[in-house]
Amino acid sequence: MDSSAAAQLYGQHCQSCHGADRLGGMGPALLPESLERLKSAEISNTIRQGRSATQMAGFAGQLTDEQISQLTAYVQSAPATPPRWSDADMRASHRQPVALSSLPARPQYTANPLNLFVVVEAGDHHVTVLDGDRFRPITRFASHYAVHGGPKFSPDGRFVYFSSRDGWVTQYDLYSLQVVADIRVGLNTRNIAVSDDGNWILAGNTLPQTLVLLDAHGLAPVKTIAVRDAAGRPSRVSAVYEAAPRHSFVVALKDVPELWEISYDRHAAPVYPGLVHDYQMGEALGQPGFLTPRVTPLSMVLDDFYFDPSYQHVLGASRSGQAQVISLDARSKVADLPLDGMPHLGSGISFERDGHRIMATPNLKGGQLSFVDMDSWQLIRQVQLPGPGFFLRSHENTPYAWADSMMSAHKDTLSIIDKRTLSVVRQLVLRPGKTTAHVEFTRDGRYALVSVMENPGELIVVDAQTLREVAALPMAKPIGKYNVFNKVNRSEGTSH
Ligand code: DHE
Repeated sequence: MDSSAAAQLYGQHCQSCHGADRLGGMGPALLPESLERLKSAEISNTIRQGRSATQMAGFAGQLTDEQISQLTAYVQSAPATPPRWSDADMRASHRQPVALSSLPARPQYTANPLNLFVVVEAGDHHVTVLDGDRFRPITRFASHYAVHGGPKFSPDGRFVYFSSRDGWVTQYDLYSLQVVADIRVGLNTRNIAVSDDGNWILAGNTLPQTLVLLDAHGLAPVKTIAVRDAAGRPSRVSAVYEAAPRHSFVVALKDVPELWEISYDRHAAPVYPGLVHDYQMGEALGQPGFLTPRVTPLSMVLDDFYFDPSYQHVLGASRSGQAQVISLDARSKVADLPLDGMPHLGSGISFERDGHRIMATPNLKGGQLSFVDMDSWQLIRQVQLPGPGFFLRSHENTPYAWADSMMSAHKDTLSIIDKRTLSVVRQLVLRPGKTTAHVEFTRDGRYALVSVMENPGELIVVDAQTLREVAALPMAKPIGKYNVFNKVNRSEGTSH
């Protein structure tokens, strides 16, 4: 069967839900960028069997094995006409079903709104809002397909913002428990950041290669910035971060060796020529630095970052495992970091030890935890875990940090590390054989909430001192959970 026959099959069976141009509709986008995390066999299986608890039906009875593999190859290949997502498309997608002025002044439930957990369930693309005192769900609602990364909160913790891999950004009111605004900022999005004044959302896209600035109060689009280097080469965005003490966003780029900082301080110093690309000049010259990217050239692409508490220094890692410290004020490298393998700085945490601030980061290749002194930028200890993992978590009120080994044969094992001795004091297997990862603490640090990332999976509540299980809630592959208080107060043990 040739590709036009596959296109015909697509038109007949898939287009009504996934869109004529494969950009998505009721179902997710079916573009190579959207599907790159899935193996061909997984895509074929989904076409064959459908996806439970979704509208995606199985086609085993209607399509032959050969037709299913042709369709699989078709959706994994780039469309003949490159997909486009213009500002007009974005504006047309904007929905604001509820007026912000009509929202209630207080939460419509009795739970403490600052000790809520927002749990992203990837198994059936839902979100649960959980009472963090009683460990009971308050509500559960359908999200967009493949919400990824950390939802971000308004500074008062009232609103939570989600981004999906398919480019949707959603504003949800945690008082009245409803979606208040929604917009598709791109076809493939990495993540979002919320400004510390609560006024702006910055979204970083890989398709198209843009940054999109939104008004945080209702998600109206404000500005789209094409991501290109001085020579005009486009770059995908790797991640956007919020540097609260600097009142700026920091942008990591995937394809060009540059680091961008975008100030949302209306009194920001002007961005001088040389720190801004020609194509941004028109907007920048003679203007204050407000909302204009300032460029730091790098010696290599660094696309995974961690910040010191003042946000003056950025620790950056390349995909080949090299790591550096960049000064955001000097706009240059100030140190090399002795971290080999593949440090996953984005999952790092920091804590005080003997009068020094220590940063700890997992390593995706070797499965170690590396501890770096943030005063001297020296590696002070490496601790071997049973295997590589993704996440590392702690809290100010616990002496322990929790690491997983989810990318190894020991995917069920959590390692408990004493932050005072920098050694593993206990290994915890809550559900033998099941992928167990991603920990978030209650606001007081008393309990750790742990994901069993399976479908069906569980959210397990563990006493952070005795390490005993105290509750378990059934969930559909809960990939991440986020405590409102810890997030808005920037707990040193969690992601921001
Ligand atoms: Fe993530 C956060 C990138 C695969 C679960 N992940 C992030 C962030 C980035 C990122 C840049 C930070 C977002 C933020 O805080 O706003 N993730 C990537 C990748 O590049 C990678 C390796 C490949 C990809 O396809 O994008 C990847 N991530 C995964 C997964 O396979 C995970 C385990 C499950 C999934 O997506 O279905 C996964 N990523 C997560 C989670 C967070 C995250 C749970 C939020 C961590 C937090 O606590 O803040």
